[in-house]
Amino acid sequence: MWAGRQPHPISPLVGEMPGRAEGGAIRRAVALVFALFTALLPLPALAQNRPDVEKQFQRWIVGDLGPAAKKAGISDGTLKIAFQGVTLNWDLPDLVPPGTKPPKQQDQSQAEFSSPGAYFSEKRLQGLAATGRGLFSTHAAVLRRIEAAYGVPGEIVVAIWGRESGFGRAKLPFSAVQVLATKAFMSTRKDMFREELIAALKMIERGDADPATMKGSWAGALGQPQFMPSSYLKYAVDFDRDGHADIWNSVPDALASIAHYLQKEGWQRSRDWGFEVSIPQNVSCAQEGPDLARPVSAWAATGITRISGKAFPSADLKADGMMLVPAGRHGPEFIVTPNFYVLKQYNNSDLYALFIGNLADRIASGAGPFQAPWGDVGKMLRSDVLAMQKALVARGYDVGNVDGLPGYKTRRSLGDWQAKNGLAPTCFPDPSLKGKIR
Ligand SMILES: [Ca+2]
Repeated sequence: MWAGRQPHPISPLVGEMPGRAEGGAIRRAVALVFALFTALLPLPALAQNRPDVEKQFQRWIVGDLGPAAKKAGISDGTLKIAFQGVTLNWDLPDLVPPGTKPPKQQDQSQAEFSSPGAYFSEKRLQGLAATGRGLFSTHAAVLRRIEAAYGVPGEIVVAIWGRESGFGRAKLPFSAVQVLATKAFMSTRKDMFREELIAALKMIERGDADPATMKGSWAGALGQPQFMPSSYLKYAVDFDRDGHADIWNSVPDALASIAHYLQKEGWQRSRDWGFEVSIPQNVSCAQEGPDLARPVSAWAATGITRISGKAFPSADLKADGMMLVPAGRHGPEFIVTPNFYVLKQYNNSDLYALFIGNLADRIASGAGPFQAPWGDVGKMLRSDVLAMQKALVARGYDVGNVDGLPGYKTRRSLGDWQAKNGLAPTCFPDPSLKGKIR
């Protein structure tokens, strides 16, 4: 059915084998072994020329993606319209064209591992907060209706809107189908992008968007909330009731879709995201993580207080909170609520969730930066952190992913190790510990 499948390079040789003289057969057998050998040998990667790869891409659309899309309920007509004139986008990052190898993981381990403080650009936060406050009052009525419907406060929704797309002002120049198809065909994360491409085709099939106006980022994230297509299918809502969940052009749809996402991921109504706190020196920093949740009142009983001097809200006192010290003892300290982990569902990073929480506080109540400074944690490479993680694992500690990034399990295991070895726990890797944990 599909003419594009590549012939196996040695099949003609095998076909010639029967009925020939012995000498010729031996020569051919040697040639066969040689052919097999060269076929299996990891030859230096030869990038194929672009016109050839483009042809392979077109054959892949028809012969590989097409049947999978059909299975998912996509009609031939939709497939045809979606891929009309679509060619590969060679300018995208993380591409692995046929005949080339993915970039080595090793290079990443040599990357400098920077202080969490670098994430919180005061200039950027002030800019987003100022614009956000203006838009919060412009859209106050719709934000109130959104909070009533989904339980998510307007300032959280506006903060995500600002961070994701500059309140819908960011340019989204890429064709989502082209980006997703290029990455599904040749990138480091083909499988994930293939699923997202099929989800995008479903959106076209349902009439949610048409290929020409379905614009996204270089990573395939769509519209003002920057949803991947699978998130659009799950969470996008038509809040202005014009018949389409239009996250590109309708502010009410974009904002309500963000709130709906958080609600579906478990946002708890009437609870904060978290609080910057001060942890007394005699309370261990090695108590982080969602698996060590305790009522906020229990944390308060240990002497932990809000750094603002205000009391914890009574709704939060009775309910669970978790310690969070993203830079260990070298930076701001927090008691967060389960809503913090809901923010991480939007973008799986502690620092992202803290950024949104802080920006929301600035929009709602004119708050400023976190009060405790982000301290200097020295220069470290990811490979240094990796070595510490391996040493801790060898001693029976759970560090989570052994990836050179100090997540909460690494931080608290480090704090426990420090305490056990007579050191004041800092719960964060620093150069002075490099030689000590082996
Ligand atoms: Ca709409």
